Amino acid sequence: MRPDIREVIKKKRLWFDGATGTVLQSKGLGAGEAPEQWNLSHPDVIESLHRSYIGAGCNIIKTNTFGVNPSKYENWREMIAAAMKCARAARGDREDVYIAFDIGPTGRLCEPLGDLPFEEAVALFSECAKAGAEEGADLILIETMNDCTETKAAVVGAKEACSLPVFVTNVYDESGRLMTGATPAAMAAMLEGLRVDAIGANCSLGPDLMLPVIKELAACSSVPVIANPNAGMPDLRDGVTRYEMSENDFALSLGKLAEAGAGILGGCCGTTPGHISAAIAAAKDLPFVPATEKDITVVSSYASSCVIGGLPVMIGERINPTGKPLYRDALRRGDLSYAASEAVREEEAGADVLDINVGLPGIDEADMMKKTVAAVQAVSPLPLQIDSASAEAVAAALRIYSGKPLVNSVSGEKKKTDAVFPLVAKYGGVVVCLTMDENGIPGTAGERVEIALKIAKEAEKYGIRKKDLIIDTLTMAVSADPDAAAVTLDAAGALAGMGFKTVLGVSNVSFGLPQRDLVNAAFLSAALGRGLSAAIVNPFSEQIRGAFATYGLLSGTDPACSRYIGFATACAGEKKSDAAVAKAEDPEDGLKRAVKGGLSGDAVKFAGALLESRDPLDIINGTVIPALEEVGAAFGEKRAYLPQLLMSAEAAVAAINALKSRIGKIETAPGREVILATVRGDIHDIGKNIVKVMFESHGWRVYDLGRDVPPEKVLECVKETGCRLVGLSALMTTTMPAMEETVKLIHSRAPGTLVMVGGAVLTAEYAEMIGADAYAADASEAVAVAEKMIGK
Ligand code: B1M
Repeated sequence: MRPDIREVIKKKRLWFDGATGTVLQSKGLGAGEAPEQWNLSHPDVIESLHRSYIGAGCNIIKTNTFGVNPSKYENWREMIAAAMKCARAARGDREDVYIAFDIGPTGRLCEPLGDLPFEEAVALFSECAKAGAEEGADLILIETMNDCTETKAAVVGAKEACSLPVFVTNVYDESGRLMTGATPAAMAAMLEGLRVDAIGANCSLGPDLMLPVIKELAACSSVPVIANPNAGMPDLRDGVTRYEMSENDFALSLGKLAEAGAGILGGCCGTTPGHISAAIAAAKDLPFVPATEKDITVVSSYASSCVIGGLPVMIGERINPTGKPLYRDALRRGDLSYAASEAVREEEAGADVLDINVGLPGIDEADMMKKTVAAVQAVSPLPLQIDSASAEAVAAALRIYSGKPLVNSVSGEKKKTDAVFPLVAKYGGVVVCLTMDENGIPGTAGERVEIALKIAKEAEKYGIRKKDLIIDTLTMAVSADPDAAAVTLDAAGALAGMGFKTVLGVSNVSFGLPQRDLVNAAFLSAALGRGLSAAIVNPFSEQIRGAFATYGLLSGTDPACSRYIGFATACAGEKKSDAAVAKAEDPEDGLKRAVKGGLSGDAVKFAGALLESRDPLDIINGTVIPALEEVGAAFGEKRAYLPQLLMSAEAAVAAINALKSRIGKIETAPGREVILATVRGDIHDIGKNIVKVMFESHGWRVYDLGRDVPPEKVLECVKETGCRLVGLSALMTTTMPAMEETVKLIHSRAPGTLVMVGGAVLTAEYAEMIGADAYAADASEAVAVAEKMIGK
């Protein structure tokens, strides 16, 4: 009987095998041929590759199933069976070798960044994992994932399909983040919440550049860490990608990864049995570093993590319909832009986590909670607090949430813990525990502490540890009971002393009193003094932000006083809360903020408001495009990530579409026609679409071929329409060669056709170099140049 790998990895270092694809290329796999096809066509080669890795000393072999899934291959099940057969045959009856059923990404991005619905992704991964388990795999390896949401879909799918151990490795870039922005700490938080058995990194960088990622994972992960790097950085030469790290250098670097805390090691692209056996030999005498339980309370989003227990955490309370008629109306209309916009504003005001509450009589809370969480996480990288009394709503949100959220809440009532704890055990989360039970809210601090302990004991039954609980000792109105604040603070203080994390909703303390912010801020300061870890507050209140800032100053947690000075300077410069509101109402700033924040609803609203005083093209050129460019610059400097870029582009397109209808059109004149296309490989079409609007508004007929258009398709259109002017757009250095190819093809195959080019990366010199007939720097110039070209 093979020992349970979950136990083995706690005690000793294990070795994964190395690359499959690059080794198969050296054995004749053709360019463009999928390695997984060889399970059926060359099973002997696949089996022998597994055997060489086992011979090199590996304990875990990965099946040749990285690219197999039902959306890519009709015979996916047959391929999986064949791959598993090769692995089983190679492994034989070795008790110390495990078969990892390998699952790679789908190649599509999950909604809202791409077109793959989350549940469709879960189903794809689930089918694969089920097949792998049925064919005898010992564990599931989900690898090379570069997006947090798709990683979650894969884990949920695998866990719903079988009970095998699940290991996950992600691809981090040189900035130490996933393509869609997640840090190692954020991934560790989510994956541990999902009860994955080992986590780590693979592919992308060589072992040396992977070192900081492994160090970070080892520092925050309670489960073993995996490192499966490439054999160095990929080097593209003569159209072939090479990995040139020697076996020796690779072995030395893997030793460093083992010392940094990776307990499971192996290789990815470019590695061979030789690399792995050299690494195993080199690490033989290095002490094994076991994973240790980390006592960190942490929540996360698709991009970032937030530790609870260091500096006090500010949970923004604004996305809650209580007392907010505008939000109530928006919820009734199913309008998600209110919540999205409020999320961006709360983030700007300094919130660390955002509370999401949609509780309103008469609405489908589960559906609305799911939609609101999706809308907010599309525009804000902050972790969320899912706040609902309905377990159904909590379940719906937890399933699609990309990260490890706060879950608000359970109480000492058995029916509450029975409903919510199983959800948290499945999806992960830090649970807010209210110190009340079937008998109501106790009047003494001691009784509230008792309830907290009872809840913690119940949580243990579900494997939910103390670090994943945060206790709310319940804020009551001092106007109704003069002892209310003291009882709450005493209970919170006592629990903090016992090592619990604590949270309070602050505003209730001042209910019924004038100048509520004064009372709230004083209460918050007192609670922070008792060790409060987090508070649910209004981040737009200057007094509240002041209480956070001054607490840091007075408690010694803001040693250089920088947090306080930052806050005080901002206050001196402007009355922040009032100014924030005023700013949002200025349509120029509002439109910029909306485009930068990815708020399509607001972008359309403010673009419409600006139309009263400005020309639509001026709004596009003077406000929409500069805002988009700011996000582009932040993306280039790694201050923003793909999700922000995408959402921002969507908001810009929404504004442009709204403005487009107001740009007057005139009748199409004969001879004025142009074919427009963004070149092959390039999906940037915002600029090309503006050029189209400009042409149409000047009486031109436009044949719009869209984006990512192959040269042959442009030629075909020239031939079909007889149109003698082509306009090409390209936005990336990597797609400029496709533009040159298109120009050459048109000139050689449709002589007499003129080609004009444009796009941010182009210059007049480059246009001349690739043989284009004309270049235009912007959309207005494009029309002027075209008119000159046709002699009008
Ligand atoms: Co991407 N992107 N993007 N992107 N994106 C850039 C271009 C980038 C510079 C960002 C950066 O790193 N700072 C960078 C390219 C780096 C480079 O090669 N030098 C980049 C990258 C790397 C990428 C991805 C690879 C990111 C990734 O996935 N890791 C990926 C590429 C996918 C692909 O194409 N295969 C990608 C994806 C995306 C989004 C999908 C998120 C989105 C595009 C959405 C869409 O277009 N539907 C997007 C966006 C929005 C941008 C930025 C922020 C803005 C581009 C834009 O629309 N500008 C951009 C950064 C930037 O430019 N600051 C960036 C506004 C637009 C009006 O300007 O297109 O230049 P532009 O058009 C102007 C003029 O150039 C001219 O008129 C227009 C109006 O005045 N013009 C012509 C344009 N075409 C013309 C044709 C003419 C004449 C004039 O004659 C025919």
